[in-house]
Amino acid sequence: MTALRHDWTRDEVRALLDLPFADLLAKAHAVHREHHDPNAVQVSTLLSIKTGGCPEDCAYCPQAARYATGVEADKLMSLDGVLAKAQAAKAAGATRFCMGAAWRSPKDRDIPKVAAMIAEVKALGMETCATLGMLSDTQAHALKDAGLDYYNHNIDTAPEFYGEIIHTRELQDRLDTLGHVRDAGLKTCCGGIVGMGESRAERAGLLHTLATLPAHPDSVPINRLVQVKGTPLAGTQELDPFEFVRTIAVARILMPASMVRLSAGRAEMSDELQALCFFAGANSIFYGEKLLTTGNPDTERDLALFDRLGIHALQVQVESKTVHADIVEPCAAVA
Ligand code: SAM
Ligand code: DTB
Ligand code: SF4
Repeated sequence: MTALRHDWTRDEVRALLDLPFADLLAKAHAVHREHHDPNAVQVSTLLSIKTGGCPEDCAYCPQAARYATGVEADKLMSLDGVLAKAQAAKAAGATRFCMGAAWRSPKDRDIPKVAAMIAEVKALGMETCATLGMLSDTQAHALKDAGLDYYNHNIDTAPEFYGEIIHTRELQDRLDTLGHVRDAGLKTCCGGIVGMGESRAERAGLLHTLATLPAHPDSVPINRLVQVKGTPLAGTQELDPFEFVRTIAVARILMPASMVRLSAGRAEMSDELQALCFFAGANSIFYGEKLLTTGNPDTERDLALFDRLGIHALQVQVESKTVHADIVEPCAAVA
């Protein structure tokens, strides 16, 4: 079993990204097989529990109040509304439910409301995940006590490119929150976005930062920028799809035991590109017609793709209950 390393150098990461494509994929797939079932993919469904009106200026984000993207600012959803969405996600085969809020950080008065959502979703027998912005140590503990399993907080891009993308908070703020999340005993979900106009060297910087955190994130979402009209990044030159696959492959090699999530951007990807990403080591996806505010492949398309590739959805144990997520069997999409 390849040992986990936390001492990767930036040059080593760059050398992996520079490998001939076939060599890189062979290496990544070998690591993947050593640590994971290559035919199992974990499926999570996202819900935006508080949409739009965010004070931050992340240049990619349709929910930043300062950009005219057509996303209306909404209040925090009701507990019943969230539960209905979680039940539907479970019925469709998702095993984890991830609740996202367009906050810089939650107010202390928001925490009991989100904690109630977490507790009720957990009681359905689903894993829970939240992404609410920066957290204090106390807030992280309160969410853990409510039954939260994962907290998503992305570093988004390389340290040297960060200032091109976000001006309203520092990378160190993100790292501090990740520390609070780890200290509270939550599992970490931390990754980034590619296709924002960064160079290969800067993609190496993103991957190097992730792989040298005090602990590898349990889950590493690799997002391909979803270009939204009205955001500063709309109109950015599209990333070569093979560069995207390279990013997934290197994430797999650097963080062998982590789940690597093929995240935003799938709606614009061909089935063939997604299959390459799974081969390169991606083993989780967001499942359901919507990400937070933008589109995702519909469930029929994903079920058909899983069926064609012989992939099955990963099952999870939630407090001694097995959640059956075998969403491949009922698929009649392929005769
Ligand atoms: N406001 C919280 C935060 O920023 O941590 C939580 C929600 S935020 C929308 C979660 C993540 O979604 C961001 O860190 C970013 O990586 C990703 N994201 C947002 N807009 C995106 C886009 N247009 N394309 C790809 N990923 C995006
Ligand atoms: C992550 O890394 N990607 C997801 C999830 N974590 C929260 C969000 C993607 C958002 C894409 C743009 C939108 O739908 O608003
Ligand atoms: Fe706000 Fe998060 Fe969007 Fe940044 S990514 S503008 S913090 S919702």
